[in-house]
This record gives sequence, structure tokens and C-alpha cells, in this order.
Amino acid sequence: MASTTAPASVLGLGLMGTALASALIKAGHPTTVWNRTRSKTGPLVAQGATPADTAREAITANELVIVCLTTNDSVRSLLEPEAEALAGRTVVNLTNGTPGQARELADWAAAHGITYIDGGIMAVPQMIATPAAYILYSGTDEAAFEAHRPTLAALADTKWVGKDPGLAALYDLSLLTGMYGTAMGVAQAFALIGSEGIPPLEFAPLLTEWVVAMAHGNIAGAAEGLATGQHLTDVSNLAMNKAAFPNFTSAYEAQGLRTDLFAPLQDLLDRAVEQGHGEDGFSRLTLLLKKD
Ligand code: FVH
Repeated sequence: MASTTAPASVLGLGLMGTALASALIKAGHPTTVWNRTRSKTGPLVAQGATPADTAREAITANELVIVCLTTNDSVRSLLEPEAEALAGRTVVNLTNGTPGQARELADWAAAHGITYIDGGIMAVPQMIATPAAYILYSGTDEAAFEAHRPTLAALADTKWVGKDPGLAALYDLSLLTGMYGTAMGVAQAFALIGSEGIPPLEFAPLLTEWVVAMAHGNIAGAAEGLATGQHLTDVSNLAMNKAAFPNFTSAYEAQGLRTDLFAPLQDLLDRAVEQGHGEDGFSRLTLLLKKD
């Protein structure tokens, strides 16, 4: 098991990579940092990090190599030429990506004797090293994850989700899907209320209270319906929502707003009712999102 102040290297010092490296330094882990644009190492060096001139220098400095770049394409282009240097080390990739990309990177790593752990950060940079943050991890070598868990715990709470390397990305994208759905609803709600000049700060408390209250019931109801296969509801059925939904899209039109974000929901509701699911609740919609 890694000591509580085991060293680590961080490749990629954007907003998130900088927050991660800073958290390691503050927790007492000797930290080597590298970034394509070298000037970004400055603030971390001031905190005590060791700068590396090249990615290879950072990789060979430590057994644990944490990577946080923009995309997994950039991760591949950075790591592939360094396969030899990475052999025998552990890569923890905290770059946002798809389950398929994580599995491909894991296969590539395994073929080169590299331990690969994929991660999904459930936090913005300012939340790193606070109790509100957690990071999802998955990979074939759970023992390697457990060995590095004390170091990774300096970044955020650690949640291991399984030995399939794609699982962390799957959980990450699923959770972010919920967030983006809410963001779309919030954007449209402010556009609609704002179309009559209602101040956003006046509307915000109402919107927060409503969205939070509805989220609890919607998530619990959808999970229950999907788990039991019982989609019938006496709360808010799809036929009623289908009938009400034109009010939303025509109000958006009348108030000079675009309907692009929400028009697809009308299609989904129409399809549900056409297929005989009018008495069901929203849990039914999940099933209609599967391609035939
Ligand atoms: N910031 C956030 O709120 C979210 C929270 C959840 C997780 N995401 C994901 O984290 C990854 C990094 O995000 P970031 O916020 O640090 O992004 P940037 O500040 O834009 O920094 C990007 C770094 O990636 C380096 N980079 C890009 N391409 C390459 C490449 N081909 N080779 C080497 N490095 C590359 C870039 O270097 P430079 O432009 O400074 O030279 C930055 O260090 C991301 O997956 C989020 O989705 C963040």
C-alpha cells in the first residue's frame, strides 16, 4: 500500500489538473508536474511542485502518473510515444471520455505492461479537496487502485465502480447527463420568464425550490418504475403531459424564443402515447430512448 505521502506526477495543468496537483502538494505528496505550455507550472512550483521539462521526465519520476487533458485523443497522442517509460507504472486518467475510449486505453496499456485506471471527476476545480467532491474509478487492477487510494483520496472522495475500465466513464456521463438536462431546463425557464422582463434574481429561488422538489420524486419514480417494470402512475401520466406540452412550445414561439431544446420531448411523448403508454409515468420514456 502507498504511504500517506506517496509521490505522484500530474500531466496536464489546465484548470482541473492544476487543482489536482495543488491538492496533492497541500496533502504533503511530493508532486512532479508537466504541462504542454510550460508557463502553467509556475504557480504549482511556487507551492512546492517539481517541474518536469518533458512528459517523459514526469512519467519516470514516479510510479503513479495522473493525467488530466482536454480529451482522450490528446491523452493517446501524449502517452503512446511514452509506452516504454510507462511500463510498470500506474496511469490514472481523469480526462473526460467515453466508456469505449477508456476500454481502448486500458487495452493499449495492458499490451504495454502499464496499469490503467480510468476516472470521472464529479466536481469543478474549486471543489477539489473539499467534502463535496468525489471521483469515480474503474479498471482491471483493483489492487493497484487500493494501493494508490490513500494518494487519490487527497484529490476527492474515491468511489470504485468496478473492474470494467469503461464503468467510471459510464457513471460519469450518466451523472453529467442529468446535470445537462437540468441546465437545459434552467436555460429555457429563464428565457421564458425573462421574455416578460421578470428579473432573474427574483425568479431564481422559485425555480430552485421547484426543480429540487421535482428532482427527488422524478428520480425515485423513474428508478422504481424501471426496477419493477411497473410504469403505470396515478401522479402525472404521459397522456396528460402530451396534451399539455403544446402549451410550452407555443408559449416559447409566442414569446419570441426558440423551441429546439424542448421540441424533441413532444416527439417522445407523442410516440409514448401512440404506442399505448398514455397511462404510464415518466419511467416509460427511458425505454423509448433505446434504438430499435
Ligand atoms: N473544469 C471542469 O469543471 C471539469 C470538471 C470535470 C472534469 N473535467 C474534465 O477534466 C479535463 C481537463 O479539464 P480542464 O478544466 O483542466 O481543461 P483545460 O483548462 O482546458 O486544460 C486542458 C489541459 O489539457 C492540455 N492539453 C490539451 N491537448 C493536449 C495535447 N494534445 N497534448 C498535451 N496536453 C494537452 C492543455 O495543455 P495546454 O493547452 O495548457 O498546453 C491543458 O493542460 C477535461 O477532460 C474535462 O472535460 C473538467
